[in-house]
Amino acid sequence: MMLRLIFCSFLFICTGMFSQVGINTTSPSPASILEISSTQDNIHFGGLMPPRVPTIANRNSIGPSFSDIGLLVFVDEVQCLQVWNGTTWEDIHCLNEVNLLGVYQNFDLNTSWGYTSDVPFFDNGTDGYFGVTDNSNGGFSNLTTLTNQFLGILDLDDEGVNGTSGFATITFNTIDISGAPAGGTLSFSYEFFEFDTGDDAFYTVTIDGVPQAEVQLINGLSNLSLSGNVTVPIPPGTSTVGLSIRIRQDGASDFAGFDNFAIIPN
Ligand SMILES: [Ca+2]
Ligand SMILES: [Ca+2]
Ligand SMILES: [Ca+2]
Ligand SMILES: [Ca+2]
Repeated sequence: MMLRLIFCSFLFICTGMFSQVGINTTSPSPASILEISSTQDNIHFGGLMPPRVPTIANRNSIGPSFSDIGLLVFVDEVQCLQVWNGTTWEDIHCLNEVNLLGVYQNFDLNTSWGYTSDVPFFDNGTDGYFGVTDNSNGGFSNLTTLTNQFLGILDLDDEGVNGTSGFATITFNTIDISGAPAGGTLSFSYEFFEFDTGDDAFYTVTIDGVPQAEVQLINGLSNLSLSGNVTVPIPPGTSTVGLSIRIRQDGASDFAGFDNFAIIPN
């Protein structure tokens, strides 16, 4: 009883002993034992964080018994929310796992395919830009084939203020496609405006951990402009698919954009 009172006064607003408990609410649903409200003041909001364990080994050290059916954890190593089914841990959902609808990164509403860049994004206005933008942003209006927001590049070296004079590599998260045994298609679109000597872009698809031959999208030469779509078949039986793009570019009058990245199962 004392413990319960201390517990309640520390964090909780309790309503009645032996009935419902509310966190951030004085009127938990009568149908619940515990209701957690996302807000108390309609200004500050929060979510429910499940217990996170760093690795599979850490998860295994929990050692649940048959009677612990329903125990939940999020495992950082595999990015999966998992439930103990009495015998083994079962995925409820894994991030970076393809489903029948595919994974997408179009920098608009469909952003389930995550990515990172080894060069931090920057915004130096018309003097240099690397990041998500659209063609209302100055000279990016020269890019006409991409849709709404895209990944844009302008003067990637930015005279040393930002960016790099070498290559920036954008790496898309490796996707578990084992749930799509018939394989699928990886695709994306690109557009380059007035690329000169020294402005280049390549991509590499990685199948089951093995990088495939790198493909050059553009070898810049005297204001060369190009746009198009890349479509790469993913063989049946593939377990994982990855994609990286590397690009270098100098000059505030030439532009690059990438958009509509997708892995769609067959
Ligand atoms: Ca887009
Ligand atoms: Ca610049
Ligand atoms: Ca420059
Ligand atoms: Ca250039």
